[in-house]
Amino acid sequence: MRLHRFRYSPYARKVQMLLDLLGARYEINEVPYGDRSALATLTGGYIYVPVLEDADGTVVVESRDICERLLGRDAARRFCPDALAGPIWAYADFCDGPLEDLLFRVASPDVRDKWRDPGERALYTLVKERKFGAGCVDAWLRDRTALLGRARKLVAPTLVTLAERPFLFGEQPTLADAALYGLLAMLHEANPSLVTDLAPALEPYRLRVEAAARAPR
Ligand SMILES: N[C@@H](CCC(=O)N[C@@H](CS)C(=O)NCC(=O)O)C(=O)O
Repeated sequence: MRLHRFRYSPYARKVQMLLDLLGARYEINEVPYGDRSALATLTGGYIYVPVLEDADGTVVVESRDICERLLGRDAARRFCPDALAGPIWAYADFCDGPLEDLLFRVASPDVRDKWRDPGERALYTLVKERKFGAGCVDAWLRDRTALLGRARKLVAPTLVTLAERPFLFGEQPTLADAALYGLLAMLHEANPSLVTDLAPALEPYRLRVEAAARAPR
């Protein structure tokens, strides 16, 4: 399998974590931000990440569809057991939706500043500004305290749960943890202190999910 990603993409990092938890063998292709020709050729024109090339050659886009496909395999049942499928998918959708909507704004100024290539930095800014308006990335930096405050409200119940058990649905990680991890990986790639700024307990949690993914199965 091959996973095409940007290192800071929460959707790609969610899929990557699910692959790691599954113990899957795969390669990473770090898509060059400013040259997506190979990706467009592979997908027939889709240039978002993640994209998964499955072992049988099938090309799958959209992280939710990729996760559904991976979870459809027998070995993956424990990451979304039937009895919890509703709440686990709902939590993953909460991460991909309202929580991502705040946290990508928190991460974006640092992600922008990390592009070494001026063309890639400008393209990243253009992509954001065409959707959210001129100066949006600078505005998100100015508004970071407020954005983090709103995100903290959304994660507050999650922290209550994680004070009681290691993972969102118990002793073992599930798809829900992969989704939350994807967001924390985005923050960490942007600026490691952002994870702790959001909530100190989320840094040991982030490391716990990574340790679970490394643990022998
Ligand atoms: N709904 C898609 C969203 C994918 C997405 O928005 N990916 C972002 C990176 S996080 C992307 O590729 N953006 C294109 C760009 O920045 O040019 C999914 O879940 O896979």
